[in-house]
Amino acid sequence: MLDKPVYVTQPSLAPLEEYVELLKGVWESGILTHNGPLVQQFEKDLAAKLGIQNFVAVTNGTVALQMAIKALELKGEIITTPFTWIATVSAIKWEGCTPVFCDIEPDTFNIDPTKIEELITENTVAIMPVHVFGNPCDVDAIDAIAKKHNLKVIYDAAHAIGSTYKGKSVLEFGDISATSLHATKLLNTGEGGGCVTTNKELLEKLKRIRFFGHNDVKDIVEDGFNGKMTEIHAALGLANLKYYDKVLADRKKKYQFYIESLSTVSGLQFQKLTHGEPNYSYFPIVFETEQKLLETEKELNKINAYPRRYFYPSVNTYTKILESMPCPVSENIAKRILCLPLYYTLEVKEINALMKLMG
Ligand code: T4K
Repeated sequence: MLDKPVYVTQPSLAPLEEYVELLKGVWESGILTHNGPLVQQFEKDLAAKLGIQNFVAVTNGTVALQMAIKALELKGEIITTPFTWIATVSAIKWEGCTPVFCDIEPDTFNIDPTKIEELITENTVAIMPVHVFGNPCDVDAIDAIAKKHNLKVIYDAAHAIGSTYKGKSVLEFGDISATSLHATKLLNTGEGGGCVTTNKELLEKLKRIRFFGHNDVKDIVEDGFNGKMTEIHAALGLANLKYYDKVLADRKKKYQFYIESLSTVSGLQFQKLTHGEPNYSYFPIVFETEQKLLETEKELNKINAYPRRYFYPSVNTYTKILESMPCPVSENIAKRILCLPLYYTLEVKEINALMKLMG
């Protein structure tokens, strides 16, 4: 029995006193929001850490996706994956577009590029792939299809801060990439997110959209809303960023420890990490049957461990809010996949207890 609950993740948090130190400046200035000095510092420092040109910090990852759709003025069908968190689809629908599901690859769990073109219609305006669990998509294949059919690409990179493709941050691919800084992510600001683009015009447009469509002289020149990040959240991001390299290295070490420990266990499938370097932010395993998954989950709960079924069920099955579009590969994987606990403060003795049970 584990002496404390072991959940699928826990936020990586800097020492409180370091966070409080950053908040002192906020209390002295009284500037809590409106693109304040800490938000600007966080954007600059995070972009430098990831080796990207810019980072537009926003309220959360879902808002980042909505802002990307808005900035590209998309109206029509957006081809996306059914193997994701509901937010990917919520953003598409909230911006008045129609999600069209393209099934996934059974090994990477990412959108299957060989199945995209058959879904393109005269109403298709964009592709929104997800780098599932921080595992980069086949960016070249997706971008080639987009160019051929004159479609925009928005990557849902909610899991992918720290992931690289061809040696550079995966966030700089597509017309815009949107990411999340939620408490459950590798780097967090509690709630938070960001948009990344190498297109200067889009960059300025995203900044205006984030702030009610204001331009620099506070004239309203854009259909905007309130997508701002506060100084309180940016301070947490700055404090946590100091430990980013440690957290990333720790994730990779624990991920590989899981692989070594479970590679002798029959009937388990691991995520195929093909394109680029992932950030090891989640540790998914696929069981031969849903029954086997449920039995294992029950045994793990008995020792106070709480893995999560990401992503179950496959989003295309949410027919209360979506038109039914069968995606057999995604539905099959969704039934048999379980994400084991993986976070900075997870102890080796806790992993060993899980491995002992699963061995
Ligand atoms: N696109 C994709 C592909 C995404 O996965 C997500 C979010 C988004 C877009 C949207 O990004 P945001 O708008 O959320 O920034 C969590 C998160 O709420 C969600 O951000 C995330 N994906 C999704 C995969 O997971 P839940 O319902 O699973 O979270 P919850 O509360 O069950 O937390 C999981 C575990 O984390 C808990 O067992 C304990 C721990 N935890 C959680 C929170 C909130 C903590 O220790 N502290 C905390 O504050 O959704």
